[in-house]
Amino acid sequence: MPIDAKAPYDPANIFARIIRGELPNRTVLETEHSLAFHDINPLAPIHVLVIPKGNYVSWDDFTEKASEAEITDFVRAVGQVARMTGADAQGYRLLSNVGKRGGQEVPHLHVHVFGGQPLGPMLA
Ligand code: DGP
Repeated sequence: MPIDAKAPYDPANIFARIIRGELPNRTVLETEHSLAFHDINPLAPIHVLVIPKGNYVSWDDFTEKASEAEITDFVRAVGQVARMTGADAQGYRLLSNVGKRGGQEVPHLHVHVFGGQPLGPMLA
């Protein structure tokens, strides 16, 4: 069920629990401000989620409230994941669902990194 991206941040959401170490994950990369891990339900051979560690629901929330250090760290983490997974070799896709119309299910900002196969017009 897509979430309301304007609702207050819910610290009980799944990704918040992953960040706190309460739920397991297959970590690809951890930096000071970001975490990347394999999606539990991969839609491509490479399907990694990159999230900021801070409590942000959406891009508008993140870019309004996050520090420059957090934003830089997050954007760099996305590129680093593309390199670490080998997705960069033949190309990849970034996707970020936001709010009800965007189909966002988990109310913590995330970017999907898809790769490892030719990608159709859309995924997820
Ligand atoms: P979105 O529709 O953009 O909010 O996608 C959320 C993604 O999160 C979806 O592809 C499945 C993934 N996901 C949901 N729960 C978990 C979990 O507990 N662990 C991991 N690794 N991924 C999860």
